Amino acid sequence: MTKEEIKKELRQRLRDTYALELEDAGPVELFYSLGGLIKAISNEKWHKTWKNYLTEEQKQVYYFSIEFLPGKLLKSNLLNLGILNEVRTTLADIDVDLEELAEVEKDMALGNGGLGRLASCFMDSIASCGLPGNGNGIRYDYGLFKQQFVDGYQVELPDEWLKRGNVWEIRRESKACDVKLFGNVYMKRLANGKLQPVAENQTTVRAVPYDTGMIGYQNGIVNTMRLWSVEIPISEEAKYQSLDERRTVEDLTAVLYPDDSQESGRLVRLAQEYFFVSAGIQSIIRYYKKLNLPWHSLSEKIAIHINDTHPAMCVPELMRVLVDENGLNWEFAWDITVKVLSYTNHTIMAEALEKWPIYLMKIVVPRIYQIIEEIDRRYVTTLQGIHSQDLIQRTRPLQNDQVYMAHLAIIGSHSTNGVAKIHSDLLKSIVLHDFYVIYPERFNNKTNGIAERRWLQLANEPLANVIDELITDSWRKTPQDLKLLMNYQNDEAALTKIREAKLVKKEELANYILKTTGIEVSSNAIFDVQIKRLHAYKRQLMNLLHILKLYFEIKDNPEMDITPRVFIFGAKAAPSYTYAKSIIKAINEVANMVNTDRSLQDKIKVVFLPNYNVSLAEKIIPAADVSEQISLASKEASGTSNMKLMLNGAVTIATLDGANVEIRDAVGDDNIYIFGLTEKEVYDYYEKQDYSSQKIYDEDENLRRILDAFVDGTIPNIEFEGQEIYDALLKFNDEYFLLRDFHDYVKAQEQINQDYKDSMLWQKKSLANIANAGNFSADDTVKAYAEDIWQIEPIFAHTEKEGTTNG
Ligand code: GPU
Repeated sequence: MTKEEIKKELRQRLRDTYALELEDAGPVELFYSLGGLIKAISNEKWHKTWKNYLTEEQKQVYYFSIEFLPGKLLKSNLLNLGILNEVRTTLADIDVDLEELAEVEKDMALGNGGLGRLASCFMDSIASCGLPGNGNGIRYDYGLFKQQFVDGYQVELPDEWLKRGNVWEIRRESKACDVKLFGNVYMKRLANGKLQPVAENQTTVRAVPYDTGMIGYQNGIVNTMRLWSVEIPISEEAKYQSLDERRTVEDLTAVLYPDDSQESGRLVRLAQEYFFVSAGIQSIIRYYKKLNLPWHSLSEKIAIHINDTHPAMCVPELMRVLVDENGLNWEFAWDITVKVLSYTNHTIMAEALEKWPIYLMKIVVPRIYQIIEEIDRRYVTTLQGIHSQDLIQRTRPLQNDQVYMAHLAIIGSHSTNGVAKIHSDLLKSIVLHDFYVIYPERFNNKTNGIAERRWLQLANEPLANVIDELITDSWRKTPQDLKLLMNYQNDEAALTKIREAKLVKKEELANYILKTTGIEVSSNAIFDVQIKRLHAYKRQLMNLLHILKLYFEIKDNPEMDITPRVFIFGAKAAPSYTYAKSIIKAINEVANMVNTDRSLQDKIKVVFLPNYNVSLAEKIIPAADVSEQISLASKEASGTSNMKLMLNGAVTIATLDGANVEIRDAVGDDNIYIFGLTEKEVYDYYEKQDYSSQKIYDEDENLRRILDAFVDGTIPNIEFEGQEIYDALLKFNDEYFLLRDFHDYVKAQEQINQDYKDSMLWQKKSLANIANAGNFSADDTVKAYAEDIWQIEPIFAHTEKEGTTNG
């Protein structure tokens, strides 16, 4: 598109929708008009893509996820359509800053953290690799809460992201499905002797899909992310006499549960899970039936992926649709179901492994529960004589009056994968070992990845431009080409350019920090970043203990030689997670204490930026020097911020946990700071049960002073929270071994303090991280899923070439 064409289109849209001339429009009108223009361009490609899938009858994957976290889409869509530069300069001609328009868009925050963001990186990569794949999820009216700090406490405000409407979505009323919940089901014997389920008193709700185009990177492909919203069916209107009664139905897709790696156990959550599973499965089968193929071909046309256990009811729901609604016999339907489904596990943390009480299942999804009972019964019978009674009992879906959702997902699918090598190995050797004995061929690893388009091309243009200069722009299509940067390891001019690009982003972040918190930070300081959900196992508290250590050292010795450091945090805590909230309060109080103490001479600063989300991540990550990946070994399944930070030249300080292990392997020991217990040592402690945090405390004077600061008034205003933290570390024996790893962590931090002073040494490390981040491209990850698990192929037959590569 030429500049003139873009202007003409915008003019027309502004007139038609707002009765405004281009020159008189504000950012909001311009944003919506530009969004409309983008949609018009992509809709044509969307339609073509869809027609193409249909005529080619290509096998497609449906990625079922209760969370998607796309963030903002304006710039991403422009980049992927190949018109980012044209639009930017056209707007500049009329004195409009594209960045200002982009700020108008609300983050689409229909997820909590890593799991939802991974789903969105996958959507970008699936389209960009030309793979036929679609998302299936929930269109929550309210996304993840907005976080504010009041007196250092987290306060949660509703996220009204739909208030001004969502430009990207298309409501497809004609594709709505009915979903049935509650009621009673009994089996009736038919004349032919067969049993048939009969349902009474069910509640029927309408699932209305809202589709968003997932635009591939300059390849003409547009896939679909389908999010379902609940409505009361017109035929049922009369049943709901009061607003209150209507609300119970409408509540179904009202809010995202704000729990990360923790189950909520609430009835509405169970209903949400069934709602999007049932609507998704029904719409897939409706599509398949249009193809007029025999049932045994279903697995040749359709793959369905279960992203964590939240969509695990795909197993019984697909069985229900095949058996109850389409008359297939159980064995045949089961064979199809297992072939179609696959499952990813994202955690080993027991509290995140979903188990639903049977009584709740019977209430909310009575027919689904019956089918699970039958799956359980047949599972036990089939394995008789092949495996031990004990093993069979331990792996059943039904135990202790609960439905074990992971068991259901593993038994009902042909593939179970973890999200990093160490995590997948732990699944096989410990967490899911019993299943590995039964189904060894089902287990595999797919290390997570990230969409470098968003996390480098869009978020960090200064760095992206330097990389273009050094190695040409082929990395924009092929992230693996970043490896070419390794040729510049000893090139001072190149290293300096990269450092200068970092400085630009640090200055931007420093300005943002000043504007939003009033805290002044210097871009010459080390920007040390920990951004992720607040969880005890992620050990933000250990980071804080280190800050306190430095604080005391500088207080004792004001002339101490230390590279100035800004510790930057971004983290939301689940509203019900009191311990995590206490840590937030403690960090904020320490921040206040440190930042207002003039005697520290700005040697350290602590900044806790509120409302960490995708957009804030895009500001913080490009400015980071140090990436904190310090979870207790074995606990972080993979991590993905670790990959985003390395891609932007941050050097990692890490335990050997999750994907950190593979990052270490990729960059080499010289370009990462590894410390702490290994996963094996952690498990040894569990076995021997001989860990004593009290002992470490008693023997370490410095640590004593740090911990005492939480309860002796040194850190102000944390009477309750300080005691809770102190008790967790001492009285309750420090579940995540912070005190055990602290010493080693401090040593690694001291090394960073030293190394950073030698700017070329540091830049070399930084370069090695950027150069090797191509190993963690989500493009490669989804290609591996496509080949090994989904058996789908890219389609480029009808694509057109467009735009310039750097958009
Ligand atoms: N993860 Br389970 C979440 O973000 N939420 C969850 O409910 C569960 C896992 C994360 C893992 O903690 C993180 O290590 C991983 O990188 C991410 O999923 C994506 O796999």
